[in-house]
Amino acid sequence: LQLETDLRRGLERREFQLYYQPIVSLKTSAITGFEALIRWQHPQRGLVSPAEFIPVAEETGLIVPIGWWVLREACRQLSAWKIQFPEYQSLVMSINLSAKQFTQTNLVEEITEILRETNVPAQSLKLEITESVIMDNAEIATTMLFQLQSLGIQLSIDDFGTGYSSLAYLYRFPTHTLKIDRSFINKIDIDSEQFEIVRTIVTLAANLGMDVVAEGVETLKHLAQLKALNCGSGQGYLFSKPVDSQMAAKLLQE
Ligand code: G
Ligand code: G
Ligand code: MN
Ligand code: NA
Repeated sequence: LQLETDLRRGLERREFQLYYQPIVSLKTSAITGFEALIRWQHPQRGLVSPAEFIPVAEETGLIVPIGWWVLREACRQLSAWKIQFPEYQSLVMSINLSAKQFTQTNLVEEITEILRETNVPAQSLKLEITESVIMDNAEIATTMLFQLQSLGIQLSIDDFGTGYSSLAYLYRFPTHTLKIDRSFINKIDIDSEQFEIVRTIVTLAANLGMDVVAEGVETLKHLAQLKALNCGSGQGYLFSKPVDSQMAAKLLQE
């Protein structure tokens, strides 16, 4: 309950901040986008992890206003970077959407308004949702995902491979990118079963014309295996941990 009060106040007092983690092309090593990840600087408790407060925000419904703030702030930042770095016109911003947000009936209108306000083309926005969010809301998901797609917004399946779901949604719903959960990457260089699972996901994505991002790329050995499998993109501590906007701009400059 205290956390709920604090979350509400935190939103008013602008205690939230976005960090950004680069998503890198494994072919060219270039940064092709960022995943926005929320951080909370609590006045007494210091930095509170989203793993701790996102579940509370979900339960209390506060994830809705927090989520709108995340979308607006991430789009505002992307727009600023495109002006600052004209060579990065195709930079894409990925944003996590939780179940509560995904089932907001005004999601499409609100996103349309945010894109207009921040002057971000729909093609530059990617929404990350987990398999379970789609499967638990299959009916809403169908309408919503097709509406988002018709705007030109891209959709990523986050933590792919960890949910209880049917592969049928891959052809029933318009999805552009599979993000392979980091639990499949962490031993890819020493565990042949992990290697085979990742190989299969990369092939599945290619056969369906989808992009693929390996999450949790931490070592050069991980990278070498992923390149051998022709995995398109990667994200992880090897490239950069999530960083604040100033540090992210430095990464773009390099
Ligand atoms: O950044 P970190 O690894 O600490 O994030 C922990 C969890 O919080 C991850 O599962 C991530 O998806 C989630 N998360 C981070 N930022 C956001 C956000 O803006 N919205 C939602 N819904 N989840 C987020
Ligand atoms: O659930 P989601 O994939 O949205 O969450 C991303 C989370 O993964 C963030 O909390 C981020 O800090 C974390 N993360 C990003 N890169 C790595 C990595 O290379 N290794 C590990 N262990 N965690 C990572
Ligand atoms: Mn994510
Ligand atoms: Na993930």
